[in-house]
Amino acid sequence: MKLNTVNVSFALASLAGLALAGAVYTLDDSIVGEDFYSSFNFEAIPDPTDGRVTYVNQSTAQMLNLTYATSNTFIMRADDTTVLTASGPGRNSVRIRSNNQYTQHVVVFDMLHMPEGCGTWPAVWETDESNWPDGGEVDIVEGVNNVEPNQSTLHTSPNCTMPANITQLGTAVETDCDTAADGNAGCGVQLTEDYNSFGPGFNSIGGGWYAMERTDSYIAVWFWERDDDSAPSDATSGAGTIDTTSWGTPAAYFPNTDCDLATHFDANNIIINLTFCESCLTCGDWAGNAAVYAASGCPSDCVTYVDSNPTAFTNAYFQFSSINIYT
Ligand SMILES: *[C@@H]1O[C@H](CO)[C@@H](O)[C@H](O)[C@H]1NC(C)=O
Ligand SMILES: *[C@@H]1O[C@H](CO)[C@@H](O)[C@H](O)[C@H]1NC(C)=O
Ligand SMILES: *[C@@H]1O[C@H](CO)[C@@H](O)[C@H](O)[C@H]1NC(C)=O
Ligand SMILES: *[C@@H]1O[C@H](CO)[C@@H](O)[C@H](O)[C@H]1NC(C)=O
Ligand SMILES: CC(=O)N[C@H]1CO[C@H](CO)[C@@H](O)[C@@H]1O
Ligand SMILES: CC(=O)N[C@H]1CO[C@H](CO)[C@@H](O)[C@@H]1O
Repeated sequence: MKLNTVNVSFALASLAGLALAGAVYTLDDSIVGEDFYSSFNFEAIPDPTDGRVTYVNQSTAQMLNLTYATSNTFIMRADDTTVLTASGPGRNSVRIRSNNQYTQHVVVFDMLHMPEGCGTWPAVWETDESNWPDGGEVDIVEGVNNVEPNQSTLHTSPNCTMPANITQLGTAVETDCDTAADGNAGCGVQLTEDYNSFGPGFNSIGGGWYAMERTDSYIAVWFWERDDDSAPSDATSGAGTIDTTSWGTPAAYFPNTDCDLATHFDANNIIINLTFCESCLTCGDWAGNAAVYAASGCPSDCVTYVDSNPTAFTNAYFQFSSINIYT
């Protein structure tokens, strides 16, 4: 659903890195239930990260009930019935990309459930696939093998780093956002303040809200649990107007002090994907990394497990109430 866009005024970020400025925004797109089919394109593409996955198109997804929509909910999942052969294609799953692109904006994801299970790698993120990495990448929710909490990360072209000293709830794990540095680890912040921000913990509380604000001065990510009384009501109610000034300290904060965000990020699409067992060990891939997989307490090896245990993926689904985008 496309709503009217009204002018917004951006407050200036004072002393980026030390203080979050915030601004008032107006609802632009509100995506609910069946709107997901008109607002997103199904990308039936080979997995760019070599996962044990087959991304299907929209008609196949609907035929197999891998996506399911009502007037107020959207479910997106992986196949949980088929035993795979080692030489055949990977597990059927879905990857969707928003038709609209966004520059300075706020996006609020009201999520009831996220995929969980050994070998799963769910991601909610933004990028410009036609201009990567020069157009930037913001990973809002990402993690593997149920390891929680996990992290929010920027991936960029060179000359973009994060200062050591940032006011945020999470814990910085890398500071160089350049995809060419540290095996494309990106500059990540683990959401260590809340072990219910990911995987089974998230699902056990009925999920919650992830929000991301992107300006030229900073990129910020917040997470609020479903029953968090301190969650800002404008974000959680899908209000027509929101004011990020009152949203409190973000879980992850990426200031422009040592990164010109205006030139490292262009218009990005929202992408939601669920893959399995990344096999590329030099490009920041996680779920299939043998050491990471084993350390998660998951059985067997990732590909064998994903191939032979379809019922392990019964809970490998996203469920969204809404995605609201404000500009
Ligand atoms: C969707 O994928 C199926 C299976 O690969 C294919 O037969 C069908 O033609 C595709 N539909 C469209 C609209 O591309
Ligand atoms: C499709 O999935 C939805 C949500 O899980 C479920 O309620 C519905 O019964 C499924 N439909 C079929 C035909 O299996
Ligand atoms: C952060 O950096 C500022 C200035 O560089 C300094 O004054 C302040 O003490 C630092 N804070 C922490 C918590 O390290
Ligand atoms: C790196 O970015 C800074 C701004 O953050 C800019 O002043 C500088 O010119 C850039 N250096 C290069 C080599 O592009
Ligand atoms: C297979 C696939 O598209 N994987 C992507 C899922 O999302 C992450 C972002 O967190 C990308 O890095 C992967 O390439
Ligand atoms: C806090 C936490 O458990 N973080 C994990 C996030 O995922 C990476 C990669 O799998 C792990 O190394 C971290 O331990």
